[in-house]
Amino acid sequence: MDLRNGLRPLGTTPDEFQRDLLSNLYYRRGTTVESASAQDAYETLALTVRDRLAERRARTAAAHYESNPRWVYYLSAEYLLGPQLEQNLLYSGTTELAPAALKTLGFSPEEVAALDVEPGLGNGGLGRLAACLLDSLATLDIPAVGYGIRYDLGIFKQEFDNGEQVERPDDWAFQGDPWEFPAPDDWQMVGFYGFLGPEGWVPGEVVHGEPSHLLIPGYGTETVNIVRLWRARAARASFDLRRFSAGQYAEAVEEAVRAENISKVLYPDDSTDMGRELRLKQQYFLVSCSLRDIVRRFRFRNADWDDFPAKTVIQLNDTHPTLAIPELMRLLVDEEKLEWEHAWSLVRRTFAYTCHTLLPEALETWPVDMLGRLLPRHLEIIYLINEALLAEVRSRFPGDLDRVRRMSLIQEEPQRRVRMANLAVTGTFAVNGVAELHSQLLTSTTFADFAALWPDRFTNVTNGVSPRRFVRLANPGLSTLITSGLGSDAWLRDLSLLSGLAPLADDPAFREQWRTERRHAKEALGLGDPGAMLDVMIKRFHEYKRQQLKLLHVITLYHRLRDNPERFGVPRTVLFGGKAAPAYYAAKSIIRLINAVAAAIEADPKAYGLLRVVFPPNYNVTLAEKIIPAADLSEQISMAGKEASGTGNMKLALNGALTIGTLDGANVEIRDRVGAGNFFLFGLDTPAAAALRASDYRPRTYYDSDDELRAALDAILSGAFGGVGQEVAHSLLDRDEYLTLADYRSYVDKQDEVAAAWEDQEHWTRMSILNTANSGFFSADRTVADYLSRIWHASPVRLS
Ligand code: Z15
Repeated sequence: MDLRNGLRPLGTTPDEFQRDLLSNLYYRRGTTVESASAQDAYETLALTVRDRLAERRARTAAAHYESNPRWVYYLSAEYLLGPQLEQNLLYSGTTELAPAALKTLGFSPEEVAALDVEPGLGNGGLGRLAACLLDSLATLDIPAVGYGIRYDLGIFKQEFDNGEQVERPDDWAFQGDPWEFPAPDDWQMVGFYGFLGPEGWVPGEVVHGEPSHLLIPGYGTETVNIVRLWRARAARASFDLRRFSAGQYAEAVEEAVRAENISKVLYPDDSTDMGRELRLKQQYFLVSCSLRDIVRRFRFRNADWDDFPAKTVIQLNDTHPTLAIPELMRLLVDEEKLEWEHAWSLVRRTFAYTCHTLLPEALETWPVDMLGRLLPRHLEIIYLINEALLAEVRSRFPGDLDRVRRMSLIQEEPQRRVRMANLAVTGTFAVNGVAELHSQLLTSTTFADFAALWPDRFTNVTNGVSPRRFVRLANPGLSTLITSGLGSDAWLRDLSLLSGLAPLADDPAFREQWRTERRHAKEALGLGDPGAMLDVMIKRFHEYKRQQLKLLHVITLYHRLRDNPERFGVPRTVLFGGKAAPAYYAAKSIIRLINAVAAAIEADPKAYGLLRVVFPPNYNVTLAEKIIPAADLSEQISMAGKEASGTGNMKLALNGALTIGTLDGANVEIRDRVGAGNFFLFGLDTPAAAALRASDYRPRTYYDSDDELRAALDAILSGAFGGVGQEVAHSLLDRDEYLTLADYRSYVDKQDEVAAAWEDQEHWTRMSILNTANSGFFSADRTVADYLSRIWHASPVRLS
């Protein structure tokens, strides 16, 4: 193995690793063994590990340059990468070397790992999916770059004050980020505002985008890709010395502050549009910097624009980066002087779009006024694209004015707004949903008109998760058992091999080992009685996900243990985890009520040893990796037709939790694979739910006719839980938009079946093993393989 420029590869022996660690401590950290703090030890270890990946990165870049391949570019406003240290130790083969080397500095691995702060640059599923796809792209040796924003403040830290969610800033890089490589030379300039003059757009404000990157190593291969994150800086030395000297300190730095605000904070609002100009500015900032970077990279090895689509596919992760479509048109037409039709044909062959929602309110739109003020040329381009689109619609469907109105990129009423999803569908060659059911619903509802016009554009790519992070790293004990059961660890790169565990479900000795590993994971989580069923609901708080349904079940169990012990069932610990958007008051009320119910149950000696509700604050990737291996029951109970896919459902099933769920999102596919007998199905399906919603739905009829449901709601209304949460009960009784009361009885009865199944631990373990054995499909490696064959058509480039 030889590196360019005569550099020798870094050593792989314990001595070499330790020597490099000391060298980094002295020369890069600038300190000594005697005075090293834990933070010094952490950062030095990070550098030592990073160096080993950087070496592979250099060789990857050289191989990519050599082969001038087709590139996959992933544009996403969010990445939830999770903690980096353990993953990078594993992927660089240094997991065993680190503890001994750290010892010479006088620190334990645990102490040092605790300092590894996860970059929380995302909200939930969409951001974590982006991270899993990058992991799989590198593992499959696909030349790829992820583009995003380097927010100073990531997703807020959640604390509870008297049971209420309070948000604290997540200053994740306060101590610096040892994993990050700044690349200041590759800065880009981004314009905003201004006017359209005779020479074209004259921006009124210009900011710099400064990139840095994190390494994205593949597992079991040499490839190391990158994710490139942009940070906004003032365009030039914008410090006003005259004002400063006059004592106007704030005014002196005003311009710089305004520029840098663009990458200040991740919007913590999952799935609904904040409607804020700064968010639109963020979106354009990401898009503009990234496209110029993509063009710069294209030009290394290519000269002819006609080759651009063959060398480039740009995947839009939801509509947040959709301005990339008019931005590339602007670059090609205004700057590169291509003809409009020529440019449009290149654009249309370059972009693809993933939709992640079914909620109408989550489809982004921007006020025409705001967009036109911030980006006047882009609005003009959007109008031109719209003209051509509507001409095509009129010629295909003559006289169908309503269809024209529906498909227009511009919504007219009640306010003129640009429909970003329509623009994304119009400017791309492929549009995908994220689970079979979701993709079907997209073409039959959300995008039905577009599917009628361009049926071939629509496809499905079911989500997946990284087996490295969510099985191997999260659950080392079970991973070792899986490897011994299968006789090899090849499953980590080919998760379909898990099917080889199926015969072992009938082996009592293996079942015993399986239970032992799962018990260890529960003990490590440390939430009390490891014999109790751990029933988990971990996800963002949203009414459609129905944490309130789970809570009604908890209250019902509590009532039973007081009044009706023979119906209680089995000891359970119910665990909730998740954040609510700070301005989503209904979701925050549910959080507060859960904490109040938890406190009431905790204070009641009758519940001791039978029922416990725990709600650890600040659910994030770090916490997910601890909870998932310990979970027995996975709650996937959204109203059917609302959850696009879900990915927590996959992580839990892969680790041997059984699912109780509706026929929603990827639950459908999980059930198909693990088998109906190993999945607890309940509730209305999508057509039944839609029909009930469309009819004269009256939640009170369920309240009137079901004693246990009435008792649960009455308890809330009567103030039994510290007088908290009445508004939750009122909202359910008066409106119940997500049919919680309609599904309550089916859910509670199914939970009784769950409890009965739990009593037969041999049978439960069998089902658990079969869940893992049959969930190999849900690897993000398979997801990337599907994107490759259906959309991206890119080939691996392996390092020799
Ligand atoms: C988000 O996390 C998801 C959808 C959105 O529209 C936004 Cl803005 C954020 C989630 C879906 O709710 C979830 O069902 C899906 O599994 C995930 O994206 C990844 O596709």
